[in-house]
Amino acid sequence: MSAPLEQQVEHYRQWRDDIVAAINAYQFWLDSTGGADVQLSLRLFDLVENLKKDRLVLAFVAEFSRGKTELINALFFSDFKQRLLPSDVGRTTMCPTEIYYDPEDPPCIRLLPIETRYREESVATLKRLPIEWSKIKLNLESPEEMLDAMRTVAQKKTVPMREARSMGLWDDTDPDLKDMVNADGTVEIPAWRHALINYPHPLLKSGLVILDTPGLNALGTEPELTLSMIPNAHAVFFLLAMDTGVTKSDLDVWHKYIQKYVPHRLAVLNKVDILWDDLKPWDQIQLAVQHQVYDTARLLELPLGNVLAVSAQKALLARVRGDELLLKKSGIQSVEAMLADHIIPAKQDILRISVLKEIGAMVEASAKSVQSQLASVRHELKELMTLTGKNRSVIKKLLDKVQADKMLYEQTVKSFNITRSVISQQGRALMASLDSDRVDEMLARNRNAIEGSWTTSGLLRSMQSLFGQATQQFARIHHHADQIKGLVDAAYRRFHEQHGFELAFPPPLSLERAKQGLMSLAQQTEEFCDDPLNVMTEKHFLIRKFYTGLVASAQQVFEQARSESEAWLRASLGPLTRQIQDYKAQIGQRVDTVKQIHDNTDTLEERINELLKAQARLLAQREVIEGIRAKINVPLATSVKAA
Ligand SMILES: Nc1nc2c(ncn2[C@@H]2O[C@H](COP(=O)(O)OP(=O)(O)OP(=O)(O)O)[C@@H](O)[C@H]2O)c(=O)[nH]1
Ligand SMILES: [Mg+2]
Repeated sequence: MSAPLEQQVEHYRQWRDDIVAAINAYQFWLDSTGGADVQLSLRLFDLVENLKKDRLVLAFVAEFSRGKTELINALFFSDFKQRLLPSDVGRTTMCPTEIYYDPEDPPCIRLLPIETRYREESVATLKRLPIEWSKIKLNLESPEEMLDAMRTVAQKKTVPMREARSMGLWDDTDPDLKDMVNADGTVEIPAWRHALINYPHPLLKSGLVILDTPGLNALGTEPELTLSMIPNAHAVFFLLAMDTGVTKSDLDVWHKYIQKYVPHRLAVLNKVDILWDDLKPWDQIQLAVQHQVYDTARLLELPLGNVLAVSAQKALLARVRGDELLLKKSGIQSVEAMLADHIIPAKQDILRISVLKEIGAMVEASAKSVQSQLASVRHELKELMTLTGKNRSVIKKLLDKVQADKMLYEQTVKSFNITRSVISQQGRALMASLDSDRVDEMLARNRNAIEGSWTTSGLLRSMQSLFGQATQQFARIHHHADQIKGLVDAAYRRFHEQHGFELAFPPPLSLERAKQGLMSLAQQTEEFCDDPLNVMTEKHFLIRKFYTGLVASAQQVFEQARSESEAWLRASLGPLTRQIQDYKAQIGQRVDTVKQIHDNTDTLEERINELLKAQARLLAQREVIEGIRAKINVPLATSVKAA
């Protein structure tokens, strides 16, 4: 592993810890100024917990034997001085394998038996049921035991074809599979459906998760992998082999599962060492490599810079032997540079923006609140300074004015309270349409409709109906949100005109991300249903599995819409409510002060001193808030390469 990559991942972790510290400081500030209620504290707590759990997922996807696992070994596990994950000719990795680090659990491998495919539950659901998984403890002290344990991800088992078929692992129409039937009619299938490896490696400790996938067909047979695990990865490395170039089946995998569905895509043209020939000049070899890189970029419609030629095998060997020259020659450093310079910074910015979305408005409201308290203290100070040496009648005039201001304010607040109850009603209606029970009900209705017609046309109909219902739901939400925004805008205008409030109109609600997620699901369903193999064979089992994956992904989309709407609602009304409360306290205080001075002019100096102290305190508070703002508002300097 190169030092810059390690540094960048560490820098990323450090930055995440800093944000967590900034949020904790903010929470402390809120507590000390009495600005935090229970709900708010809980939200900040959740945010910090989610940040701590944040992961950067890198998926390795390709046809079989392109060298995915070898590249993972070279990139992340060369310190082990061996080939940690099994990589071999033919099909090797038999099930999707996630490698990560969870300090709560001892190092181990968890394996989900393939027979769980008979059941309805998704892998995501089964992940919450530890009892369903076989667990192998990892003995980090013994390389032999480690290798033995790692070999389990390549385990297969022999079963009668009937069993393979009923688990959706056998396709009678696939000519490639025919040769794989044993004389006694049995076939080999993967022993496990999914593997989780908890391994204490520095990069994994910093929040990196690696997803190794099996090549060949397996992608299509576990819809969850293609519907959610791969699209949710932060970056996908798509592997090709120098000797085969971009084959038709490579292109199939690329178009079907990656091209449109993943934000960061990199093609790795592996096995360049095949072209190394001592009898040929190095320049000529490089030219041939460049040629292949160029062709790959063209066929995959990728920028040239996103196709990297490497030799995973030589890179691993070079690292194990400490051979710097071979390491350079292997090209692996270009992959690491891409990770360090582009992929990690891009992920960092995504996280920063999500924190900004969650608490940005709240921090802004706090900043405004401090600012307006400061303005009010300064205003009062000025007012009181002019009273020094004045007689009671002047003070009486001021008292009348302040009392009139207070009354006018109370009237404005009274009429706003009516608006507020309308806003709350609209807000409740908005959230109710995304209530998890309502969503589950909608999905259950949808399931009833498809039940009994597990065909591609049944699936398509059900997806279309789900899509239609969700679109209607989103339109209703936007309608409520527009009404709420109209009311809040009007209230702001009124408080601004009558009481000098700073205008801070809420942005319109945007459910773009949820809509995009839904559209991508619809597109994937259409492609699944258009696939002649799925139509011809009407593999009910596969359709059922696809549907389960679809429902799980739809639930995630609704969950996202719910949390975005919730954050929007809070950000829309929160700052105004806070300003109203602050102003109420300030004006009440002003009336009391002027009254006191009116009754006893000696208190004037005392009050001026109090105000000077309050001013100093508020200036210090402003500094704390500015520190937090700087952390969450400033984008990272490194540019992001889009693929
Ligand atoms: N010459 C050469 N062979 C390589 C290179 N990388 C991988 N291989 C070989 O290619 C074969 C397949 O490698 P794997 O890492 O198992 O490939 P995979 O993509 O993980 O394959 P599956 O797990 O079956 O999907 C192994 O025999 C590797 O030793 C390379 O850079 N050069
Ligand atoms: Mg593999």
